[in-house]
Amino acid sequence: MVSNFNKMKNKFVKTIVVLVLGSAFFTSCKPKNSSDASAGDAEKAYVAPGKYDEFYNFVSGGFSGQLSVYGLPSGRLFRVIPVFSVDPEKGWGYSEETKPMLNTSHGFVPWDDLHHTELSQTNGEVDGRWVFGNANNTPRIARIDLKTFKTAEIIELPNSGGNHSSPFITENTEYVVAGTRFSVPGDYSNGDVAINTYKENFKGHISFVKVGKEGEMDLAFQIVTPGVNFDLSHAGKGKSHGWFFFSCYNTEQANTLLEVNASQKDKDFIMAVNWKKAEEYLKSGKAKKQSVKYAHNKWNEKTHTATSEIKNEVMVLDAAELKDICYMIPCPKSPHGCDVDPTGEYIVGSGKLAALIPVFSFDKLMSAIQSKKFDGNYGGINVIKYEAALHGEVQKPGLGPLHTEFDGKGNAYTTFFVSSEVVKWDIKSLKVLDRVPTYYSVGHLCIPGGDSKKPFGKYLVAYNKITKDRYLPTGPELAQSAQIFDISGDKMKLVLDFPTIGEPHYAQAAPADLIRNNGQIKFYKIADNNHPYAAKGEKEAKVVRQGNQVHVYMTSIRSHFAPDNIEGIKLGDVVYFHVTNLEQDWDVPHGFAVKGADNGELLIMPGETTTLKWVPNKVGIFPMYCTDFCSALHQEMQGYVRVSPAGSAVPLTWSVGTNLPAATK
Ligand code: RUQ
Ligand code: CUA
Repeated sequence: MVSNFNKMKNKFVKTIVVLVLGSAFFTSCKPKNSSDASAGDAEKAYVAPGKYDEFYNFVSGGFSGQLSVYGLPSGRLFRVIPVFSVDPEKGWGYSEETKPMLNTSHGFVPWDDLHHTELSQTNGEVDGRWVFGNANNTPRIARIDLKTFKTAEIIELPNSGGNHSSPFITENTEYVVAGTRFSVPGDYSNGDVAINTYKENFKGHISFVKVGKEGEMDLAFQIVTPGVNFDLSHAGKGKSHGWFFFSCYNTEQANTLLEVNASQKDKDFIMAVNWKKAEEYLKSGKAKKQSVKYAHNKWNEKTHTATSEIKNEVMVLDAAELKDICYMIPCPKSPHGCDVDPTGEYIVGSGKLAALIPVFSFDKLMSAIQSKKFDGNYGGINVIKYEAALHGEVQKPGLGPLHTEFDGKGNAYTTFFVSSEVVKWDIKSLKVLDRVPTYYSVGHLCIPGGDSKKPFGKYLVAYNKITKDRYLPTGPELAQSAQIFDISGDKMKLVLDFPTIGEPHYAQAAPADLIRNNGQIKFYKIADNNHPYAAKGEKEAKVVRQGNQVHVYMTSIRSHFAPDNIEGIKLGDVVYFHVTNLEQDWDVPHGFAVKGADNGELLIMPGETTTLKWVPNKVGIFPMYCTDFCSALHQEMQGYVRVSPAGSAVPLTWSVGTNLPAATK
C-alpha cells in the first residue's frame, strides 16, 4: 500500500514539475534588461539603394508551406517561393502545369508545414545549387532549384507520419534524409489497430533519399526502428562522414498526453546511424522489399510542366536485426536539436527540458562501439553508455536549449527558448563565453554555412516565435520575427529585427556570389519550349474545339494577346487558355486572368507556356487581361471572350487586330 502510494505521489510530483516547465515553455520569460540591450546597431544592416546584400538567406515559412528569400544583412525580402503551398500570385498550384507538383498518395494536398531548409553541399561546403525543404504534415521533401528559384521536385515518404527531422544532407549531397516524427504502423502492415497498441504496432522509419547529379531524388532505402518521435538530425562530416545523427523523444512510447507522458525519462536518445554500413546491407540483399504507395513529382524545364508518378515499393532495413547500423546515445530530457560541429568530432544534443547541454565525441563513440560499452538495448538497438560517448556538458547554459550552429572558429551558439537568449560557448572547453537576449523565445538560428564544414561566421540570425511589443500591432496575430546579430567580435551585437512570413523555423544562408553566379536562368529560349500547347509565334495562335473542351493557343507580347477576341464558347465547355509568353528578355513576365475564373492568375515567364482552366458558368462577355504591369500600354493588354448558351449556333472564331466576320453577330 505504502509503496504504491509513494509511487503515485512520485508520479504526481513529476507531473507537476513537467506541467510547470511546460507552461514556462508556452509563456516563456522576457529577458532582463530588455529595454537597454534591444536597440541594435542598425547601420551594420544598411545596404545602400542599388547595392547588393552579402548573403542570400533561405527561411522556412512554417505553416505557410512556403520558403522565403531574404538578403543579409539588410533583411530585405526578395522572393516567396511556393513549395508545399498554392500561390495565386504566381499561379503555383492553380495552373494545370503546376498541379501535379502537389500530388500525393492522398491526392492533391495544397498545403504543408515547412520547417527546415538545407542548402546542397560539395565537400561539406554550401555550393549554391539547390535548397531542400521538408513537409512536416503529409511527409514530403522538396528540392528548389536555385537557377530558377522554383520548386523542381517533391518526393513523398511512405511509412511516415510527420517528417520533422528533415531535409538534412550528407556532405556531398549523396543523401537527403527524413525521419518520422509521429511513429505509425508501416504502410505495408495493417494500420487498423487500436491506438493503445503503440508499443507493439507503431514503428519509426527513417528514409535515405539519394540525390543524383542533376538533383533528382530517389528513395534509396528506409530503416525501421522502434516507435519513437524523431525530431531533428544532422549528418556527420569529415571524420564522421558516413554517419547520421537523429535526436528522438517519446522513448516512453506514449500515445496520449505526451507533454506529461513523454517527459518521464531522464534521458531519451540521439540515434547514430552508420549509413555506409546500411548501404552495404542494401547491396548484399539484407533489405526487405515492402509494398507502399508514394508520389514522386518532377518539374520539366523543357515542357514547363510537372508530372507525378505513384511508386509502389521501398527497401527496408531492420535496425533491430542488423546490429551495427544504429546505436542509441542517451541524451538528457527530450532532445530537440542535434548538431554536428564543422570538424565532425562534436555532436551537440539539446534537451528541451534539460538544464545542461551534452556534447558527444565521435572518436569516443567509435571506441565505445568497438569495446562494446553498452548499457542494454532499446527495442533491439544497442544503447551506448552515456559517459562512454560524452565529451562533456555545458553547465548552466540557459533554459530550454533548442538549436546550435557554429562559426568555424571553435565556437558554438545555442538558442534557448525558455530563457529567450543566444549563448556562445567554446566547443572544446565547454565554457560559456557570451549571451544575448532575443525578443522573444527564439527557436532556430542560422549562421551562413553554420551547419557545414565551412561556416562564414559574420552574422547570426535568430528566429523568434513571439514578438509581442517589437512591431506595430496587427490585431490578434503578430508578426513572426528574425534578428540579426554581428558575431565577428568576441561579443554578439544585435544589428536588426525584421519580420518573416509564416513561422520561421530553420534557415540557411550562402554567400550571394555563389548563387548569383550559379548560371541563373533569366528567360527560357522559345525555341526550346516543348510544351505540347505552345504557340511559338502569333501565327500559331488558334482555338481548337475537342468535344466540350476548348483549347486556346494564345500568345502574349508587349502589349497584346493573340487571339484577343474569341466567340463560340458555350455553357458546358471547359476552356484551357495555354498562354505562351513570346518575350525573350529578362524580367518581362506577362500575367493572364479572366473574369469569374475560380482559379488563380497565370504569371508566365518569357519563353514559357502556362495553362489556366476555366469553366464559364454564365452567358455573356468576359474580359480577360494581363495582370503584370509590363509596358506603358499594359492597361491596353486585354481582350474579350463571348460565352453563349449551350447548343447555341455561334461558330467558334477568334481574331486579333480585325473584327470577326459578320456571321457571328
Ligand atoms: S523546429 S524551433 Cu520544427 Cu526545427 Cu526547432
Ligand atoms: Cu503584359 Cu501587362
